Amino acid sequence: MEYRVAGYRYTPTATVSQINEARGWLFDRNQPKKNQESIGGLLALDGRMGELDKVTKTIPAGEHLAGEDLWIRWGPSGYGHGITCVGYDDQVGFDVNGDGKITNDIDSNGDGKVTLADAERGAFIVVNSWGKKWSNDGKIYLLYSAMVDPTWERGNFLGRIEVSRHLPQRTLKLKLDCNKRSDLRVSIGIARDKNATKPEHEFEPQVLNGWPLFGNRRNNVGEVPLAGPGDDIPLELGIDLTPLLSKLGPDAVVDGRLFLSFSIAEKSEALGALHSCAIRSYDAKGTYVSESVVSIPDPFFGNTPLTIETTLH
Ligand SMILES: [Ca+2]
Ligand SMILES: [Ca+2]
Repeated sequence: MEYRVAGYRYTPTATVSQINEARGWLFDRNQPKKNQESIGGLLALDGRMGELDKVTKTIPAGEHLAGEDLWIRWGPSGYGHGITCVGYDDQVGFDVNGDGKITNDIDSNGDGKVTLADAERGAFIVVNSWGKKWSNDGKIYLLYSAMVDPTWERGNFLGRIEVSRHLPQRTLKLKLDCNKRSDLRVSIGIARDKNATKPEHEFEPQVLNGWPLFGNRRNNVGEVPLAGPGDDIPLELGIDLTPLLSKLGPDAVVDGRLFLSFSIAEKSEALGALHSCAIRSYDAKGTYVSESVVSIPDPFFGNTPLTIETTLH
């Protein structure tokens, strides 16, 4: 739990300088570090994958990476599909306009101006999730100029997440199942006083509450078991309690009362069970120190919720 998503953004890649920014992100996330190995980032692409045979070219003999496949633009039909940009190669090229040369500095598409759309050399390295047999070892090259393909504007943006380091102090370890994860409802509450009868602050982890962020809860996570379609094994998962505890003030982390509630949505007939529950503690450097097992009176929940109260110590 030391690393978490701090933000997500889409950026257009319509100009040479925007391509350069994306190259820098892939290389070292535009954060060069002297005398240290650079750690590059990844970029997400929304590609159109229909009739790809019309836009997939094989790099000819005599050229850099001859025999590899590359896309010169997006597929002319089909729907969006998530693929990942893992790197780039500025030497990869293809004579898109068939004038016998591979160029970046002339008006190769004949629209009267020289822009990124004219670039015949320089490509992103893209990987797909369709297995190693797809293309060459699951990867393909995508000309930078495809990023301005006007026939598939969703493919003109690159998405990225930014990750920040975070040191948890307390976490909750759960082993949980539910036969309809869209209807699962879990809330976690805390109070400063270890004899409190109700929480002062509560938190409903989105992933255990139908993931309401993007609208209809059922559509977001599916009416399937917690572990996925046809998979009724319990999931072991961790929830960072540190942000919730910090609401009680800086000194409150050592004491207090924890309230857990496992239930289902109204009118649902879903069933679930909590197989194990523990509170884990970490020191100021984020190193694991100890685990305190929380006893579960009756593991099952459904129309009758399962509630647990315990002291934090
Ligand atoms: Ca050419
Ligand atoms: Ca042009």
